[in-house]
Amino acid sequence: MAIQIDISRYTNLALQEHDDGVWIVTLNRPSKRNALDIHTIDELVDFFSLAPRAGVRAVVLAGAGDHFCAGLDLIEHHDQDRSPADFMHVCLRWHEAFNKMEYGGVPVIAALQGAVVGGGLELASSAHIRVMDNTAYFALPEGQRGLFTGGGATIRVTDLVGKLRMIDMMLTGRVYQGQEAVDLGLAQYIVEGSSFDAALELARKTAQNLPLSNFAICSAVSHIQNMSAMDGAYAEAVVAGVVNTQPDARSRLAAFADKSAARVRPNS
Ligand code: 1HE
Repeated sequence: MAIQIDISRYTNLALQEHDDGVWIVTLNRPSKRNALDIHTIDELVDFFSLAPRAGVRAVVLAGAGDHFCAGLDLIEHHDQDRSPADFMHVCLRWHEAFNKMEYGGVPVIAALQGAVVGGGLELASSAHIRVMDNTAYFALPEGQRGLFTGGGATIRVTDLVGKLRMIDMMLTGRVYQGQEAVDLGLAQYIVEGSSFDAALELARKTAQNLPLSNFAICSAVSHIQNMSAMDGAYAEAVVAGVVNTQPDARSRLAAFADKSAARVRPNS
C-alpha cells in the first residue's frame, strides 16, 4: 500500500490533493513573503521524501500572496546569530529539500509571481518546469545583504544562466523579468494570466504520463548530467532498458501501431 501523507501535520506549507494525483504545495507565509525559515525547509524535506512513494503524480509548487518567495528568512537568521557550523547545517538541510525535489522522480512545476529572489530562486530552480506571470522577477540579493548563496544557486542558477551572468547577478543585484528571463532560461513559460492556472494545466498534462517514465525523466536526466559522457550513456541505456519495456507501456505502443494514438503535430 502506498505511503499516506498527513496534510494536517503541515503548517508552513498548505497541501491539497487532486483526484488525478496532482498535488498543490503552497508556501503559506504570505505576511513574510514566504521567506524560508528552517521549519518550512523541514516541511519541504518531509513532503518531498514521501511524495515519490505516496503516488503523487505531479506537484504544483506555489507561493501564497503577491510574491513566490523572498528567500532565506533574514529575521530568523539575524535573531539566531548562527555559528558557521550551524549555518552549514541549515544549508545542508536546504540541499536535502531541493535535491529531493530535483532528483525525486516526481515532476515539480513552479508557479511564479512577484519576487523569486535569493533562496526563492534557489527553490524555483530545483523545480523541473518554471512558469512565470508578468509580475515575476528574479534576483540574487545576497551580495547586497553581506551573504552568499547557500541553497544550490552556484549549481542550479549557474546551470540556467551561465557562470558570468550568475556572477553579475550576485555582484550587482541585477533583476531579470519578462521575456528576457525566459530567454535566459530562468523560466520556461511566461503567461499573460495566472501562472498558477498554467502550471496546474502543465502538471495535469505530465500526470497523464506513466509514473515510471516521469520518474526517469525527473531523476535520471539530473543524475546523468553529473556523470562523465561514457558513464551517462551507460546509465541512460540501463534506465531505458527498465522504462521502455514496462508492461504499462504496451497499450500505448499498441495504440500507436493501430493508429488510434495521437500523432505529433506542429502547434496550429
Ligand atoms: C521577510 C523577508 C525575508 C520579507 N526574511 N522576513 N532575500 C532578500 O534579500 C529579499 C528580502 N525581501 C524583500 O526584498 C521584500 O520583502 C520583497 C521584495 C520580497 C517584498 O517587498 P514588500 O514591500 O512586499 O514587503 P516588505 O514590507 O519588505 O516585507 C513584508 C514582511 O515580510 C516584513 O515583515 P513584517 O513582520 O515587518 O511585516 C518583512 O520583514 C518580511 N520579509 N522578506 C524575513 N527574506 C541559503 S542562503 C540563501 C540566501 C538568501 O536567500 S539571501 C536573499 C534574502
